[in-house]
Amino acid sequence: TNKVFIPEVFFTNDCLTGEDVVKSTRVLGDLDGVFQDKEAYGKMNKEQAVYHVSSYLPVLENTPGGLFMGITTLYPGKVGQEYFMTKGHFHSNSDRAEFYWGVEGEGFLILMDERRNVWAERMFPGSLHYIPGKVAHRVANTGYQKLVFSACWPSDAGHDYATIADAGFARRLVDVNGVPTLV
Ligand code: S6P
Ligand code: ZN
Repeated sequence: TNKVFIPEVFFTNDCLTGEDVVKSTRVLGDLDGVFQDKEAYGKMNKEQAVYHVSSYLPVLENTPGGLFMGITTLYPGKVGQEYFMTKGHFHSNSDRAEFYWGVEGEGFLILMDERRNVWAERMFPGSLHYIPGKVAHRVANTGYQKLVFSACWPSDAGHDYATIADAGFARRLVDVNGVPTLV
């Protein structure tokens, strides 16, 4: 049996050979415009890794009825007072839902509906988060160690990054006297 190791998961089924695992890294330079404090961002090393994603894509993108799985490792850090976070996105097929679950470390899942209402759920090892359709999602690492979480989403969900790139989230998770606070 093939055993393929991607960060914290062993695939032991013969169907899951790992050949369909796509790995990507986001460095600070890929996150231009994401953080509020431009001055702090400007002084930081743009080669610094913020997160890695290993995605397991057993069917072609856009296939109806399939599922994708991914593991994200988000490093600890801040840009000014704002925690390192993922870009965040809506799904292109906007009603597609997703599960996230915490594997290692601490942070928050930040959610925003189409009316721009924002709320957050604490992530920790074993936490489970259902992200309904039409809800944008991003994750912030509020701890001092890496935050690892997994995701499972429909293979025809797609990613709409443009809406967030244009308008952002209506609230940001920042360190206010050591307390993660949505502002
Ligand atoms: C995919 C899923 C995750 C994210 C990953 C990075 O639908 O939500 O695998 O892709 O956490 O976040 P982002 O917002 O940069 O894609
Ligand atoms: Zn998603």
